[in-house]
Amino acid sequence: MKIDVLTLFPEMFAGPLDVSIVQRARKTGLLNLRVHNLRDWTHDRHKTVDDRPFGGSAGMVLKPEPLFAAVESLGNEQTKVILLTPAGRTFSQAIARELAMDEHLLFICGSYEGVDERVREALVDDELSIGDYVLTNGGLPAMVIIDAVTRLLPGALGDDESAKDESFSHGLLEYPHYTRPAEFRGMKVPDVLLSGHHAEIDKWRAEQARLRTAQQRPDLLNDKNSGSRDKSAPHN
Ligand code: 4GY
Repeated sequence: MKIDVLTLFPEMFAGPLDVSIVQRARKTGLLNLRVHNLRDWTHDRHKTVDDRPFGGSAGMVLKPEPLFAAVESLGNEQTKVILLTPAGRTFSQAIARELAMDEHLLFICGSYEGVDERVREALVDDELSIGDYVLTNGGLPAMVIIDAVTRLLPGALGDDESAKDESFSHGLLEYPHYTRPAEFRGMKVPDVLLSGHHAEIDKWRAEQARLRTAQQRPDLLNDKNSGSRDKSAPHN
């Protein structure tokens, strides 16, 4: 998968995408990630990317010309152009799975008060939000989405990191995990996990996942968007 990012702050992207699973995906060629400074598509001496809003008000708006030039130079018909904004649909594991099937993503990271409306109308295929709060720019949301999508690319996870039976893949929270020691400061690992009875262990884990979800995230039990499990289908 190829991912291009347009931002005014490319320095932000050094760090989070240079470690762990994303770093490995980049090194093995699974992910071709390029972070671009929007100012590279300006032509004036001051590399102007923003201007005052027509109609007045505080703050600045990203000008259309650099964004159109950048998207036209980086993208083609296959490219999915995504604007990061609190006004977008809320990012989820289901959307991560959708994006992981695309060949080419191009993220536009908004800054200041936002982008000229003509960018949205003519360039943007999808608008995504990572949650109902306002950040200073779209860099962190882009990194969050790139991280979540990259680990879903076939081959990105090693055998020990399998993505198939974790939280959200079945629409429930994960069951509790334990490792050695079997007793720590008087706190014991549940006997069933030490029993070696795999059917019993599976049953216990399924029950714990349900209990934990009901207690901590009851909203997920009726959420048809967060998991892959088809909750309208009969369970049998
Ligand atoms: N939340 N999800 C978000 C954000 C910053 C002003 C528009 C978010 O995606 N993006 O808060 N972005 C704002 C800053 C211009 C983008």
